[in-house]
Formats: sequence, structure tokens, C-alpha cells
Amino acid sequence: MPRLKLKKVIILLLTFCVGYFLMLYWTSFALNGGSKRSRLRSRSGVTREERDSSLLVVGEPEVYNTEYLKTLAKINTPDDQRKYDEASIVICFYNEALSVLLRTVHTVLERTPSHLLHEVILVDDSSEFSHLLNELPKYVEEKLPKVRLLRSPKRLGLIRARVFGAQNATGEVLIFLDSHCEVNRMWIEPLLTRIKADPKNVAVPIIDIVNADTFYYEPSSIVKGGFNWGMHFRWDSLPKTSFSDPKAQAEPIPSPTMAGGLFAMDRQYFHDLGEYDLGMDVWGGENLEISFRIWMCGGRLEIIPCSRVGHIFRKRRPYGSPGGDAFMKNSLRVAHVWMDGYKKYFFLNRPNAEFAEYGDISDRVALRQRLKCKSFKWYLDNIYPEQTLPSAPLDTGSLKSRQDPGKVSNVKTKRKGLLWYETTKSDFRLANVLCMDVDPNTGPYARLMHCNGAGTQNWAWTTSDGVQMLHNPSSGKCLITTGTEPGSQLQASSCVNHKLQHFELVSF
Ligand SMILES: [Mn+2]
Repeated sequence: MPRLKLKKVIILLLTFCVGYFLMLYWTSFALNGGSKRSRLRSRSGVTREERDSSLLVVGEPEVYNTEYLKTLAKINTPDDQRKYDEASIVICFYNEALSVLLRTVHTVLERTPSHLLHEVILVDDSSEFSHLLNELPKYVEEKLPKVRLLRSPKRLGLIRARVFGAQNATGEVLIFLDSHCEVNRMWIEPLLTRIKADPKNVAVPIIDIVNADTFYYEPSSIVKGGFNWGMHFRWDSLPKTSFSDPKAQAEPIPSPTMAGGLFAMDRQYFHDLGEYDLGMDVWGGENLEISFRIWMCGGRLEIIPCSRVGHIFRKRRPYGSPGGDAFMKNSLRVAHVWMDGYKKYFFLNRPNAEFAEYGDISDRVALRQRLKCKSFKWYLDNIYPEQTLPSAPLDTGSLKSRQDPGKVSNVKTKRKGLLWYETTKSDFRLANVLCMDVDPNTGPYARLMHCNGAGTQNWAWTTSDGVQMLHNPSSGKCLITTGTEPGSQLQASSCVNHKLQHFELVSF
């Protein structure tokens, strides 16, 4: 009897164990299957999303801020939402891929509450692709409510195309998007909230990454906008303390500049503030211009961490620069209208810029006066205090070998027209970027290196019999050129007052 009982217990235990492992296996299979499914969905964009919108998303990165969503939940009843203004979404494109453009439009239609969406304005800036000329108008007509497709009369370039779109918009708020985006869930509410709080707030979403090869959506970290003295936009990291409090992560972040592609702005304010500078060509520099203008003329520019829009950072642009160097011309217009005396730092960075053409800026100067905008110094002191000024050079010019007192000849650098900067730190910088350096161990060549303040980069003028030599105290050597003909090299050698050691910095 007891033996039989024991057998029964063992069988029972075994059955239980097998059942348990089967259950474990099934659960893990179901979970894996689930994450595969959601990955497929985010990869294929919106069409699957339409069907699956009720499903819980498994395995997608958590890019939403729960603290903020809690506050949003209060305004997300239809009644509350009616208190918010309707937006016109302006999307300009030129020779964009149809699938990418439609991903932008479909996600906007899917993920924007209908009572917050006044219209989507697609501005076709005279594209040449046949699918944009033939299939798109038909698709918009038949399948896309609230979408208006406008075609520019001639090629305008992005900046003028945006103004064209904005002038045709009738919603209270303008939201500009690039034509290669995927707006995320609840992307629009945090933007509209800020504009409702004050129409002079300009709201920028976090720009997430849609991988240009795989089209996966990836979250990007929270950073703010800045610029360098070459007038290029750059991302600046935030101080670590800004992330200590989870609630603070949901707060708008004042940003000195914006990247330019995506932002929301009260429509009347956009017009009152002077839209864009229509004297600018194609693309480039307009983002710094509108950023400076917003801050200096009484507005506020903010990055809104709870609003996220994916963007394809494309590897090349589908348009060239028909009218020459648009970026240079546009940046010059920004510098001359907005940067006061600080434009000299741009010229130091781009010596060719000072005398380049930039057209008539009188109406933009008048706009700045009419709006009673503050100075660029005020902007730097109050909005961008972390911006540093390039170390002021003592002198700039071409370094010339003074082989014969009556005749100076240029010491050639590999690239023509680059200037040497002699700085207060006793170094010599080519194009104000790389420092002349001498390695006492492997010399004799002088070389260009990142400036590190080391003794090997320290150069001082020494005068002997009325001619100057460049002396490097750490190696005890002097700069010498192997000759005065093109291709001659700079070396460091014992200071012997040789005629090939006689240099001067010749300014223009
Ligand atoms: Mn873009």
C-alpha cells in the first residue's frame, strides 16, 4: 500500500513539472512573438499601425514622460481640447520619396486629435519626380482628408516655400515639419499647451531619429540648440543637474537656437515677427536667424521634452545650391542684421566672408528697429551665457619668409588662403583651428596638431639684427623653411639666424 502511494505521488509530481515547463516555454514563445510583431510594425510605418492601434505596444522604446502624460490626461478630454487652438501643419518638399512623405502625413493624421488639426498643407516646391506629379495629387484627393496640396509657381527653395505655405494657412497655430518625419503619439498637445500659455512661446519637439537605412524609430537624448562662430548650428548638452528631478524632465527647456526643421509657432506671431528673411536662398542659416529674432525681439524658444517627432537625417540633400553658396550668403545676412559687433568672430572664422555679396538687408534692419529688438550682447549674456568667444588673436595674416629684406615670399600651406592666428596664449593657429607644434624627439618637422597648450606649441618672436625669428622655447629651436618655392616645408632647427629662419606675419 505505501509503495503504491509513493508511485502515485511521483507520477503526480512529474506531471506537474512537465506541465510547468510547458507553460514557461509557451509564455516565452508568446513574449518573443509579441516583440517581433511590434518591431515589424514600427518598421513598416503607419499602415500596420492603423490596424493595430488598439494593441499594447511591446518592446518599443519608452520615449514618453509619464509625469507629463499625467498632467496631459487632464486636458485630454474632448471638452478640454476644444480650448486649444487648431494647428495648420506646413510640410514643404522637393523631390521627396513618396513613401517617406506619406509616412509623415499619415502619422500626422493618425496621431493628432482631429479637433486640434485644422489642416495639413503640403507645399510641393516644383518637384520633378513623376510620382509626386501624378500619383500624389490623386492620392491626396481620394484618401487624405484635411490635406491641401499646393504647388509653388516656380522653385522657391525651402525658406520661401515655407512662407508660401504659411501665407496659405488658416489655423491658429503653424507647425512646420520636414517631409521625412514620423510624429509620435501625443506629439502635438505639449506644443499647443505652451503656445496657449503664451503666444510668444515658440515650441520645438525633441527630434528623434528615424534610421535612414532601416527606417527604425530610435529615441534621441535631450539636448538644446546652440551655434558656433562658423555660424553652424550645434547641439549642446544640458547640465547633469537638469535630470535629477523626474518632474523637471517634463519641463520646457529654454534653447538659444533651434535646428530649424520642426517647430510650432502662433500663426499671427509668425507674421508679426517677420516670417523669414526672403532675401535668403534655398536653405541654411534661416534657423539661426529666426532663433536670434525670437529671443532678441521679446519671444521665447523652448524645447518640449514631452513632444517627440522622428526625423530622417538624410545622407545627402536632393537639391544643390543653384545660386552659389547659399549658406555663406544667408549666414552673412544673419551676421549683418543681428550680430552687431560680434559678426567679427564669424569673419575671423571665415576670412573670405567679409567681402562676399549678401544682397540688400535694409528691410530686415528696419524690421529689427520696428520690433525694438535687444542687442546681440544681451542675447549672449542672458540666453547663451555658456557660449565662449574665440580667443582673441593678437594678429592674423600670412606667415611669410623674409628671405631678402626687399622681397618677401609666401610660405605655402597646403590649402590656399588660410590665415595664421597668433594668440594671447603664445601659439600659432592655422585657420584658428590647428596649432603649429614641434616634436623635439622626432623632429625636425613642424606639424599641425589640436591645440593643447603644451610647450611644444609655444612660439615667441625673437629679434636679432632687426629681423624676426619664431622661437619655440621648449625645444630651444626656431622655425625654418626648406625654401621659398611652393611645396617648401616648415621645420624646427637650431636658432642660427639663417635667412630661411626670418619670418613675419603679413596682415592684409
Ligand atoms: Mn530634415
